[in-house]
Amino acid sequence: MLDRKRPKPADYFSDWKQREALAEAMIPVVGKLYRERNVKVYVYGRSLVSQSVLDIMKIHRFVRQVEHNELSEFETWPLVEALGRLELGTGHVDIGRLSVTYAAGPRTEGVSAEAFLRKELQGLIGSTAKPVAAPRDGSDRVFVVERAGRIKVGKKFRGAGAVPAPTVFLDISRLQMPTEQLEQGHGGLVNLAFANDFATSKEFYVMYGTGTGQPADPYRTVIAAYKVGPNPDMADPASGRIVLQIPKKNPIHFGGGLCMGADGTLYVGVGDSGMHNDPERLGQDTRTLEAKILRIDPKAGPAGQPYGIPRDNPWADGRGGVKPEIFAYGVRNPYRLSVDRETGFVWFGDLGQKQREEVSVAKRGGNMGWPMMEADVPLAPGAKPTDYVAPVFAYGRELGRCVIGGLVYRGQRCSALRGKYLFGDNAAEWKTDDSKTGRVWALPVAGDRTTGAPEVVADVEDIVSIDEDAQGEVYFSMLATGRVTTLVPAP
Ligand SMILES: [Ca+2]
Repeated sequence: MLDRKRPKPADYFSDWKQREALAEAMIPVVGKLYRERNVKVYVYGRSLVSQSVLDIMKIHRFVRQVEHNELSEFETWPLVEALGRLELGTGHVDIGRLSVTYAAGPRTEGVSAEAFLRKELQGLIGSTAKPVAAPRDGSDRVFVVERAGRIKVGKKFRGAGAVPAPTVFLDISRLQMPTEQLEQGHGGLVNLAFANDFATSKEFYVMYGTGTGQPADPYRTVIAAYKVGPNPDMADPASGRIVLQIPKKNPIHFGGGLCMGADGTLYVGVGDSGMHNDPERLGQDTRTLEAKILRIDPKAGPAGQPYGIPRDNPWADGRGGVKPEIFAYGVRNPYRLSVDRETGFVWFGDLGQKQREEVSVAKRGGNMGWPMMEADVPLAPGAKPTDYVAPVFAYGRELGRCVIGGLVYRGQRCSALRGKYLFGDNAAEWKTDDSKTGRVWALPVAGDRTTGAPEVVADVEDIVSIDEDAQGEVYFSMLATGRVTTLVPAP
């Protein structure tokens, strides 16, 4: 119990001096965690990295004003100190939120700061969990993609008992951009899709955003193919084959959608240049692969080509200079894409710029609107294209500001959600400029249309991905804690 909270000094002056000393002691620990482990320490969404003593104290005071709780350096310091002793993987740690839980909860009575953090940061210790994927090969494994460049393989949680620690399936961290750039929010290993014939071909596909912007190493979105080695739980890094590289003007909006269709074609969602209003109109320019939903045959193409063009692509013959890879155009940053296993519709979430978030079904050859439309709102009077495909569902700041596209639930476990499109918002219930939480909704749909209003499914802090396993059961990944949770029906 002793290390839960440092006792506060009795008088104001020594209270101030001691808090100042604690803030000063945090600086080297926070700096070291950031430099050596790529762990960023926050207090209620405000970063402590590279802050002065006075700023650290101001951040603590800000929390008191906003959250109306008595958080002080006396409470956060024991956890910061313990953090410095743990083996952590890349990620964000909100020491403010954690210290409130630690100081208040009866469950933490008698628990040391280190033991408390070990439990709370399970996912972060040696890992930053991101999208989940599972092959339909009967092996019943789940794979977790980490942005820094690793994929881990693990066993599913069966409702009871301990789950063995996941092991490294593929490590391509050396192909990713430097960690300082990753930390700024874009790029890195973002997705994984297994070939439909994975059981025999052993092939899978990864998507990452990389590059330093130097002429020899331009920013680019990469789709690469890898194969599993003799051990089914280990991919062969030497089997790597670049399938498709898309040059990006800026190191943002690399996209994040990668999904196999039932016919073995691969759908890829790629973002625009990230500039305000997409000034080059990349969304509407069908001679570029940026700001598009692409569809390719990822098996080697004709005459040594690394991929093929499906014959039924809308511009498969490339007439008029249109890129034959394009399936639909006019997207901003399609973050998470899924193919409904029952209907074949290609669902995605498209991040809004300032006003509206959207959930859409990509139409073959369809104009999804950007940058003439931000979801369902024209960016300028009369900008609405005549051939524009409207979103299935669009929402404004009343629900959130960072859509995370999900999937139509086809699992068995939660019958009330069957056939509904699950999607999230990473910044729903926005609190302050930096402090956020997240939420998941279920949208009733029939085919590619909505039949009702979205229903709240769960609050999922800092949600970053919604994925399914071979049985169609769903997984939520959280950015801040690096955790992955699954959905179980209410008792
Ligand atoms: Ca749109």
